[in-house]
Order: sequence, then C-alpha cells, then structure tokens
Amino acid sequence: MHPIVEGLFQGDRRSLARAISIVDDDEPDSHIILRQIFNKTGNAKTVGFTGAGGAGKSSLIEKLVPAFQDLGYKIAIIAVDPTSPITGGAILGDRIRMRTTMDDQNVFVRSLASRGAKGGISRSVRNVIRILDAAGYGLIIVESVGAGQVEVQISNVVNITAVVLSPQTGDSIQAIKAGLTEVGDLYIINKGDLEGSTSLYNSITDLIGDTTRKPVVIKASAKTGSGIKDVAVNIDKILRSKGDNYRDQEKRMLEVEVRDMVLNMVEEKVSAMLREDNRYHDFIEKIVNKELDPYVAAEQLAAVVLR
Ligand SMILES: Nc1nc2c(ncn2[C@@H]2O[C@H](COP(=O)(O)OP(=O)(O)OP(=O)(O)O)[C@@H](O)[C@H]2O)c(=O)[nH]1
Ligand SMILES: [Mg+2]
Repeated sequence: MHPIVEGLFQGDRRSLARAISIVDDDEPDSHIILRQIFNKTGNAKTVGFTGAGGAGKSSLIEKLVPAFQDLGYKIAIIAVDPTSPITGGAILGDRIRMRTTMDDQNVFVRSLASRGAKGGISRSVRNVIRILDAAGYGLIIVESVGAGQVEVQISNVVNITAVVLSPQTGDSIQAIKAGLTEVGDLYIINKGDLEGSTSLYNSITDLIGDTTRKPVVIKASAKTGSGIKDVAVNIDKILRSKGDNYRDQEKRMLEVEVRDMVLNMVEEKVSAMLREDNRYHDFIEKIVNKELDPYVAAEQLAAVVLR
C-alpha cells in the first residue's frame, strides 16, 4: 500500500493533505492513490454552498460546523477559490481565518484553486471528496463562489446544493440570471439581521416555492446565529430522506465521469496520432492551397484514425 494511503487510513492529517495535493495537481501517484482508496469510499455525504461573493457562505459554514457536529457529523470543508484576481487577496485572508478557527474544532479545511487539475474543477473536487470520504469524513462541505459556470459544475458533484443569497449582494433577479434558482435544494437568505432580508425571503419564496422540487427557503444570520440550527437540521433531513436516490445520482455522476475520462484518453491518443501522421500535415497544406476543403479532410482523417 502507498505510504500516504496508509497514513490517511490511520487518521494522519499530513498524509491526508498530501494526498489531496497529489490528486488536485494530477501528480504521477494520483491514480495509484485513487485506486487504493476507492473501495473505502461511498459513505460521505456532500453539500455544496454556492452564491455570490460576499453573500456569507464562509461565515455560515463556520457557524454551521458545531450544529452539524451536534448531529454527529465529522466534517471536512473544501473551499473552491474563485479565479478572479481582484478579490483574491481578501478571499485568501478569509480562508486563513477560517482555517485557524476550524483547526481547533477537528474540522479539516482545504482550499482548491479552480484553475485546478486537468479535466476541470469538478473532476478535481470529486477526487478530493473521495480522499476525504476514505479518510472517514462523513460530511463534506464544498464552498464555491457563484461565478458563472463553476457553481453549476459543483452542484453536479455534490449530493445537495445550498444557495446562499443576501440582501447586500444581490436580488432575486440576479439569482435567476445566474441560474441559481435551478440548482438549489435549499435556499438560505443570509444576513437576516439586515434590512431587505425579509423582502428577499418573500420574493425567493414566491419565485421557487411553487416549483415541483419545492426547495426549502430559510432566513438566517451568520452574524446573530438566528436560523443556523434550522439550516443544519434541514440539510440533515434532506440528506437522510434521499436514501436510494443517491445510488441513482452516483450512477449518473459516474457515467459522466467515466465518459469524460475515456474522451480525454481518446483525445490524447488521437492528437498524438495526428501529429505523427504525414497525411495530416499534407492535408493542411492542401487546404491552405484550396486543393481540399476542411470537411473532406477531417472526414478522411477521422476514418484513418478510427480504423
Ligand atoms: N450583517 C451581516 N454580515 C454578515 C453575515 N454573514 C456574513 N457577513 C459579512 O459579510 C461579509 C462576507 O462574508 P463571507 O462569509 O466572507 O462571504 P462569502 O460568501 O464566503 O464570500 P466569498 O468567499 O468571497 O465568496 C463579511 O464581512 C461577513 O462578516 C450576516 O449574517 N449578517
Ligand atoms: Mg467565502
């Protein structure tokens, strides 16, 4: 067994941190580690927290930790950094603050840069979840900023998604535009201590309360602590109620994952074949000289490599 895997099974945090780095960076040992831990995975539940920058995701998660611990969960947190260099500094400070408070509480916190490994952030997050799962963490929280596509990707790799909204960082119209009304199993109207939170709560309830999924909408405040326990209890309830659905969900995720892996492998192989094939370079030359059109060339080359 790989020494890092051995350490990880024994609860060594440094081995765990190292395993995550190896997988996130797609280092050579990555596949060995993932293979050796694979049959120890499948027990963890995962919750994504998404929403605009500054909505209060980190603050909420921090407050939710003891509430989840009361419900018996061992917790790990993955924070997916936004790529925006403008807010980078502030967010890093936030992460460090979060990590120090969490370390005292037996919570494992880890940031991943969304530039991420080859194959994109969702693949990286999925593999990091596996590592944490194998290391015995029962509840894995993934924080990702709602920056365009990222939150939609993240919601595809977690069991349930909590969308965090706040009266300061946006209204319901923006939430619709960002596609956030589609992804949530639970909506948290944070900063309930601030003006505007009640009207935001009402408009979000109107907006999504009638959909067939009937997601839960909760008003909370990471600042005062109001509604926090309610959020934890509801997340726990949703996680428990899903039961057999997780198997189907896992199957769908695996279909996409394996297909992507195969496509990656095939793409690499085909690219190499083309590079080394003289016909490819001849065809390009002919296309440039208008002796051949790109469609015929592509079809003929595809036929050659697929043979
Ligand atoms: N008044 C009030 N302020 C809050 C509340 N929750 C968070 N904040 C403040 O809002 C700001 C942003 O909070 P964060 O928890 O860092 O927000 P975030 O969603 O994690 O932000 P990013 O990670 O940058 O996307 C901080 O200054 C918090 O102190 C709340 O319930 N009430
Ligand atoms: Mg944050």
